[in-house]
Amino acid sequence: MAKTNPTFCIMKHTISALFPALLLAPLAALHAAAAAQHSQPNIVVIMTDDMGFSDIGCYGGEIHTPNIDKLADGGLKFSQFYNCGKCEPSRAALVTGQQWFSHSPNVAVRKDSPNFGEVLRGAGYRTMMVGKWHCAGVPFERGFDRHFGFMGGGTDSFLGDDSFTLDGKPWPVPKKDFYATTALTDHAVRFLREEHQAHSEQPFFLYLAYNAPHAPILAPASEVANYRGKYLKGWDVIRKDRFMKQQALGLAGPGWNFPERPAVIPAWDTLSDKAKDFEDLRMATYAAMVDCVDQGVGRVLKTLEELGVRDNTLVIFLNDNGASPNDRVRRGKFGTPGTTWNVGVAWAFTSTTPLKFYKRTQHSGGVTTPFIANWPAIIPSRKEFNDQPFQIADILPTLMDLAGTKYPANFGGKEQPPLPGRSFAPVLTGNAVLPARTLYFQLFNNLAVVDNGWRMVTAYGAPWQLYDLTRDRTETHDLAASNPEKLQQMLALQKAFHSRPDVRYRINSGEREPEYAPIYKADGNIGPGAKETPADPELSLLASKARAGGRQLTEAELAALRKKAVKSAGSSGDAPKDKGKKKKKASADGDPTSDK
Ligand SMILES: [Ca+2]
Repeated sequence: MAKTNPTFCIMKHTISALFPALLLAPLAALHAAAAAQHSQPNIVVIMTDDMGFSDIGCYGGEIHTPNIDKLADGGLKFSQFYNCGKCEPSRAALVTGQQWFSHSPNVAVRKDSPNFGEVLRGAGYRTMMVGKWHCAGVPFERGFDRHFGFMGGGTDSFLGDDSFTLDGKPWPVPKKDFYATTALTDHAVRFLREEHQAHSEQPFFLYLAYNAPHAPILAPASEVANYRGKYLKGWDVIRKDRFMKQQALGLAGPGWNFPERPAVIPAWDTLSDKAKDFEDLRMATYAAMVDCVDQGVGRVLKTLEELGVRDNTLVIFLNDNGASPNDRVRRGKFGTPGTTWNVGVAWAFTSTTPLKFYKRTQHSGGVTTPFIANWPAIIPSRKEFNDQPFQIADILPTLMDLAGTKYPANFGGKEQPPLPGRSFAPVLTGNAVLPARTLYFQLFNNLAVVDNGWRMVTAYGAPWQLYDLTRDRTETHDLAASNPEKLQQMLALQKAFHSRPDVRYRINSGEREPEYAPIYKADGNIGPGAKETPADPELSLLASKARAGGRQLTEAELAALRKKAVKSAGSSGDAPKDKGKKKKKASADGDPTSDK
């Protein structure tokens, strides 16, 4: 098995020369020499869509993910790696290295800066993209030598859509025997083999963005059968099982508190047998979707081994945003092609274990992703989780470091601002501890600041919450009222951030706010008449606050909203009418207010 790409003509950088931070880190220096022995690594970035923090086995889940777990066991895994809480800002940060709040809300529509395919191709890489793009432009026309996938924010796993293309040409989705996860894996494997045969002298970069487990929740019956019945123990037990496993794995250490189930997600034991059976089916189907991704990861890894390139290939695995609690649109019979079912807020809460809230929020459950980096030639197997905070925008600077290239100062005739992220390559190559920094998060009026072990966060622009991450990593005890001094320090950081010229999006600036009030529907009824209750009083009142005009509410108003939310918990109401009768054409409109 070859340990390096033996020759490459374009770049001659050695890795150690690129890491001045290594000089600061004795441990890192030990590995610098090893890194210097290797030329540019091959790079594979695998991303899932809407998967919760605790679903995969190595982060606490009971879902069978041996291949992803093997990546984690053989490499480095992070406990505080942040995405951006939603598809488009996360993908924009990954693909372009830019944060959306420094540009336009439609940051995914970026035509004026290079994507990571263009950057790495410029460094001598053969580049491949497979899966969900959801950004501006067409990958095959910009940055990627090979491309297979769809362009919009999601696709039906059984039916696909009319945006699928293969190397720039329309790819009609087969009428039979199509499953999106399998098709994406098939093409990733095919590209790896073809590119290795034709261009073995060049390093390669593969970006594999799975659609799963994004809604609609769909999986082959044979895969669902492996999980059917396993979730009858219910979300209360599954959550506790996951948390205990996280403790055993060393992921949930001191300071990781176990939040109680929101009162309006019913205790599992109170469900009817019919409801339990339905909820078992939907979580079994979701689990099967994740399982199929893992099987795909296994096939990609096996291919790398068969091609003799595994040792010098960096494989990164992550997810784009927290579990999705959306459950408003239900159409058709669950599990069949053309339907629109979600996994539901109760299972989303379980997927998020033990973090707070879900997709779209900037609370920990919305923005924390499993993050695994495996590079056999360089990264030794590390049992412990790395707890340093990083963001998706740090990935492109890291890949550029490893590829021995720099961000172009000009692109398309336009001067480019420096990337906001920071390379964590020294962490990968030498387990370095990088200097502390402040991290900022924003998706409209959902914001957070992380600084020196503290986390200040708001949803919908409601009063800030303050958490001491060293004692309360899971955001269970709000200290905003009891520690006003620290709150003021954090507010000063946030205000300075929002006055920076490169931060274009202001708080409450009138941009559309995604209203977001997760609900739990008590049974499998479809459409008008189905029962629903607010799933989470805290989020529900924050959503009510958003409807009130986006201003900061007074404590009295908040108390009234809280009272109203608790009172309405358990009451029933009409489900939203099905507005999705026409199949929405997939598009790359980059609208962060959509549910993709
Ligand atoms: Ca997503």
